[in-house]
Amino acid sequence: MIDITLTPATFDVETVRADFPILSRKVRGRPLVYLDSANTTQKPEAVIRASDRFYRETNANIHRSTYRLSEEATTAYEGAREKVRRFLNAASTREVVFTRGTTEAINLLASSFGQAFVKAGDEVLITGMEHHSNIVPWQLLCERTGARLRVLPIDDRGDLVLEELDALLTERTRILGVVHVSNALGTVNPVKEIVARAHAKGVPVLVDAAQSLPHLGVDVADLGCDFLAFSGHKVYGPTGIGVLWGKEEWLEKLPPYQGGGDMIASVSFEKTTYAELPARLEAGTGNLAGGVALGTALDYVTTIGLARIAAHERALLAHATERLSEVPGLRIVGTAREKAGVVSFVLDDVHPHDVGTILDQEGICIRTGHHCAQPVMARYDLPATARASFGLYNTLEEVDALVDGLRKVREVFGA
Ligand code: C6P
Repeated sequence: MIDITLTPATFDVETVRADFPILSRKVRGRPLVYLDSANTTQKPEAVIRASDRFYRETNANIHRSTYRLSEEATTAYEGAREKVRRFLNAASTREVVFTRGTTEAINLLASSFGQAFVKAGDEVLITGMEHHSNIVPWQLLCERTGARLRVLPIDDRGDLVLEELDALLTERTRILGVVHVSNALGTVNPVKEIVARAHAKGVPVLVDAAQSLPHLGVDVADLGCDFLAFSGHKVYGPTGIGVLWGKEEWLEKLPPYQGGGDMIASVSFEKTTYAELPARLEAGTGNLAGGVALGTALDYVTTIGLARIAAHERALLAHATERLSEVPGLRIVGTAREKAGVVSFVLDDVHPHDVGTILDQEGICIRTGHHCAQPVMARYDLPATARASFGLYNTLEEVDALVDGLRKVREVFGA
């Protein structure tokens, strides 16, 4: 049963906003202006209700029991897996592995893929604009195995230096990890082209879709990638649930990540055999209500329409880029050829944390800091930036409120 409260023919942001209970609250006596959706998105009523209803009406452990309630819980959770499959345009639900989020998905892959395919002298290629969760798991793997981490650089605007890609894809490269949309710069990377070039050298590709899937959508068949990771909480779903998608022929070759319940076929002290995919890669009880509510979140986004969402967020980005450029002393960090709804900036020599603190007095939420992408900050010789990021519920007026808030920041600092 899907609880969709909205089926608009056209995109009406006020109708969308009415679906998000939190957006009607005040912060510090002012209307909440939430510009931190790259960090986590707010949740629509339908998602909140799906989680609530699971616990009220369906809660039981899945796959393990013969009674009716457990069957219903299993059907709901596996139904959510099918929704993920459809959303990604994947071939089979066997390819959809539930995890806690993008971070766990990449750790799973680095661990299992690494165990099967990476040894001393091999290379793992990533890019200079990865989030820490697509750096550190590979670094750990390299430390364990004696493999080498190599990095495709970024240019001054925030585009990948693709001219260097072919040279970095060597006969030693075992896998390439690339972020689809940078959380720190907003860059949309040409993932399809990157995948084609990696495949030409026989290298499989992991796409970190944490920031792209909620805003642009992803089609794994079209992208041609081998693995893809995303987080439920960035696509208007709950925290603690995410997905590693992988082509079945690859997942079949991966050893289990963790051992425990539900991932086995048989266990004895002499020998354990493993369950079929995807259970083999999902040890223990997962986030059942989270999975079900993630399915509802994907329904919600699909009902509104990814094309409409992307168009709305493009308009927000264009407006923000124009209006922020008018603020004296403000410099946007990340001016790539193609961007999604993220604007990083620095303002005079005011520390970004001070910018964030003063904006908070106005009820405006932005993220400040290194955005878990310290190598990106290092690339531009910055300790931190301020970052506004957009979701489907943001308005042009909220962008204007940000600009007014930034003028206040300048006043406070005597500019
Ligand atoms: N970025 C941000 O404010 P988790 O924490 O597992 O849900 O997602 C990790 C992650 C992986 N890749 C990218 C591109 C991301 O942006 C993130 C999370 C948040 O930018 C929190 S650091």
